[in-house]
Amino acid sequence: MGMKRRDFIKTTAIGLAAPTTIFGGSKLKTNKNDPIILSTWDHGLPANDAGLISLQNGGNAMDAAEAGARIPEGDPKSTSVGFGGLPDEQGNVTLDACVMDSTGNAGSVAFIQNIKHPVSVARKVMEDTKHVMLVGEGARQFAVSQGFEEIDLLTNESKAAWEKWKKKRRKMTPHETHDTIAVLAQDNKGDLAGACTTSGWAYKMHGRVGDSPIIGAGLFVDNEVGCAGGTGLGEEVIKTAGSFLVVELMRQGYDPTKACEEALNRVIKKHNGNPDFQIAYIAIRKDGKIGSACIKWSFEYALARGEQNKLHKIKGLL
Ligand code: SD4
Repeated sequence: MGMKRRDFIKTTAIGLAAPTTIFGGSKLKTNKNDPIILSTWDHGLPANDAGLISLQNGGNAMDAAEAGARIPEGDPKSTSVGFGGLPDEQGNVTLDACVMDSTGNAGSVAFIQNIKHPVSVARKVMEDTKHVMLVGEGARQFAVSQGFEEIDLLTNESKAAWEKWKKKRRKMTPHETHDTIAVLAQDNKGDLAGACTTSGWAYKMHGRVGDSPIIGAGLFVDNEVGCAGGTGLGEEVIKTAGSFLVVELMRQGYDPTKACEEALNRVIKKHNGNPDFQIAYIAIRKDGKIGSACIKWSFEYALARGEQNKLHKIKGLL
């Protein structure tokens, strides 16, 4: 039963071998080239544009990531983020978001209602409170105290979709209504930051919180090594500390795509090699190399580097 001590040493040794072979154990070089913005799904394109404008106006990586994440949050057509996001099973739109900056500081809101831009509330939590995470009614009250406007996040379209769903209460999986946005940014100083925001799993249980506001799950930034963000079945991302794992694997010397793949392999293994859900990761390493991987089907990420902002499609590991 369990892992024998010898196997454990073998695994550990492989884990430790990577940094010396790939980076010679030295600190990663900082990207001295164009800034990078990397976002999940196709709404990453307009998000990246907003991030680039923020950088052009003198913003840093955190400003760019936040500016990017605000785009789908404010777009009623984006049905899994912010305003217009699909509600929980009771018809409440409850939002999750977090940010993490180059100093390792982090802020998060979960299960927040009636506020259009949870990512900006998360940033306020990070910058203006002693805390990392505020949830539910407390998060809403904090947002209002900071001047955030209260609005009804349920649009006619999302209400109609929920009412239709309610008739049969079909079991949903997050990949059916995907499009959580994680935005990773590296500014021209080479500093890294990230933001992640979502309305989560459509028609979820009231009170359910996913990976997106959990630091280390939906997002992680370590300015020495790299940053990573995730989308897909949040429960499984949380259980494997997904984004933290991707960054730690990059620290051990894994290439960004290989790090994303290895983090997904942990999930795949736990589901007997054949999970019936999607998870995708994106990552930027400190030297400017980017990576991505997804479990199955396909996944799109938007990459802006210099003047170019393009959508890239990748195939699943399975
Ligand atoms: C969640 N990770 O709440 C989010 C959902 C998602 O693509 O990413 N869907 O579990």
